[in-house]
Amino acid sequence: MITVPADPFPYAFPPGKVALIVIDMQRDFVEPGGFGESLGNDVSLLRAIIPTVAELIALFRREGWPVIHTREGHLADLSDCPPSKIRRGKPSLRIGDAGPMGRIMVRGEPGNAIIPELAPIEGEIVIDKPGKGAFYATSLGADLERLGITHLVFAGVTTEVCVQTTMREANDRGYDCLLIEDATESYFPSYKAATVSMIAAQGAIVGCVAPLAALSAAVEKSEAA
Ligand code: C5J
Repeated sequence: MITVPADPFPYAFPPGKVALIVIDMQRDFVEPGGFGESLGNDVSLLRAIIPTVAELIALFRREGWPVIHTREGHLADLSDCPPSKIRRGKPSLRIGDAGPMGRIMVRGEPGNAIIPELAPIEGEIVIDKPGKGAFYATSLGADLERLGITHLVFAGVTTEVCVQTTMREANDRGYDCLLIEDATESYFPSYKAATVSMIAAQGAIVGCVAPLAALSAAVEKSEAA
């Protein structure tokens, strides 16, 4: 086992059974000129975590542990998008409308792609998800089962929406979860802070939380032993 100092207690994981899930590091959420910015959000907050997420991905790739990427998006005919989801948001810019980087939240459009800095490499699983949670209406559960994964490490955006939803789904399915706190971000710093603390609250009710440095040091220590 590798043990990472974490909040609220150390997070121990078996190296052969851990995977990284990078949530929705997509152009429309993270890049200037995308959908997120068009809604008035400050994307520089999200862009600040790119180097940390890249370092985390590099660590998993170096160790040969699976890296799984997710993208929130819908089929071109929006048949997988509930009307209630379309109705929400800014009335002038809805899911499926033409946005600054193609149709908003539609698979295959430029804005739906993962940012080039964190692009998946050959062999890595990419989950296209119609919901906030990555388990809902996707192959993620079956993929993790096939890979024999029991422990999940999380990064990505936004902390309080898709990251938290997916962590809760994973927690309910019996996965032991760790959130890398400096590899996740929100457009709203107070929402991130609240989410990070509620995840670890009540004895890790959703999972443990640690910075990337703690995970990296624990992995290095296990290699030196
Ligand atoms: C949102 C996400 N916020 N990836 N998506 O709609 O958190």
